[in-house]
Amino acid sequence: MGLSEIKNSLNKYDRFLITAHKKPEGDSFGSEMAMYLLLKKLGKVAVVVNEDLMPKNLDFIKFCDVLTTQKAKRFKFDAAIVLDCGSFDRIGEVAYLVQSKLIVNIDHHVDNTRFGDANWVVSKASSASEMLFYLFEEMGVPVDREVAICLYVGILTDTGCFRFSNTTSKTLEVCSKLLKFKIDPKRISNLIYNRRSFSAMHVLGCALKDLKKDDGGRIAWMRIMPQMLDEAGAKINECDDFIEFIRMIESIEVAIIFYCLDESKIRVSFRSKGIVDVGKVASFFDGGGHKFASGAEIEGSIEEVERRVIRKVQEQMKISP
Ligand SMILES: [Mn+2]
Repeated sequence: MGLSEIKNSLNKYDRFLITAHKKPEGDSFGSEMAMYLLLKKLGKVAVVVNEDLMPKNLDFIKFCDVLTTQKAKRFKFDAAIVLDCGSFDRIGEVAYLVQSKLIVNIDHHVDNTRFGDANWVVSKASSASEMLFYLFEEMGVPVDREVAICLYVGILTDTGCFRFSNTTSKTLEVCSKLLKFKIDPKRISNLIYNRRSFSAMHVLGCALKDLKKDDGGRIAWMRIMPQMLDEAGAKINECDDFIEFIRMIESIEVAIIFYCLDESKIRVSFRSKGIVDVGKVASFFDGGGHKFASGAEIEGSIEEVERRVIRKVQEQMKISP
C-alpha cells in the first residue's frame, strides 16, 4: 500500500492525465508540474488538466500546457493522477473525464477520503510537493533545477513561507536539498508575492475601510463587492489572500471574507489562528477545507449570509477549548 503502490502504477501505465483541486494554487500547481516532469523523464505521455486557470503569479513554473476539460476530451489515457486533493469531487468537472479510469490519489490532507484505486496519503507531509520529492527518490529519478523550483514553490506556499505548523524538520531537509539546485528564494518569493496590481490594492483599501468585528472582538470580517472590483478595475482572484490582512490583527481568532459573486451567491473564506475549527463551520455550509483554513459557497443575500455565518462561527467559538 502507499508509495510502492504508486510506484507500480507509474511503471505499469504509459499515458496519464494529471489534475489537482479546483482553483489550483502553489502546491497543487507545483506538484502537477513536478509530476509532469517526472513522467516525462520516465518516458511516459502526460497532460495536465484543471477546471480553473492557473493563477498568474505562478506562470514562471509552467513547464507544459494546462488543458481545459473541453480540450482534454480527446486525450486517451490509462490512469489519472489526482494531487493535493482531499476528496474526489474537489477536482470539479475534471471528474467527468476520469471517473471510469484508474485513479491514483497522492495527497497530504488529514481528511483524505482514499478515493483512489491507489492511494498514498501522508498527513504529516507539509504539502503534496514535499511528497513528490520522496516520489522522485523512490522512482530513482534525479531531481533537476526545474523540478526543484516546482517543489520549492509548493512547499513555500503551503507552509505560508514556513510559518505554519506543517513546517517540519523533514520539510526543511527537503528544502535544503532543493536549494542545492541554485534556485533563488528571493526571486521566487518576489514572483509569487510581489506582483500585485495597483487596482487590487485599491480594492483592499476599500474593503479594509469597512472591516468589521463582532461584539466579542475575536471575529473580524470584510466584504468584496462586485462594484469595488469594477471601480478599481481588478479581478476577484486578485483578492484571494486578502484574508491574511485580517488574520494579522492581534485580538482576532477568526478572519472571514465574504466575496459577493452575484446577488444571491456568496463565497466565504475562513482562517483561524488555531483555537476555532473553521473546517467544521465550512462543512456546516457544505464547504470544505482544514481546521485552520476553509471555505464555502452559500446562497442568499450578503446581509443574510453574513448574519448566518457569524452566528455559526460564534457558536463554534463557544465550544472551542
Ligand atoms: Mn497542499
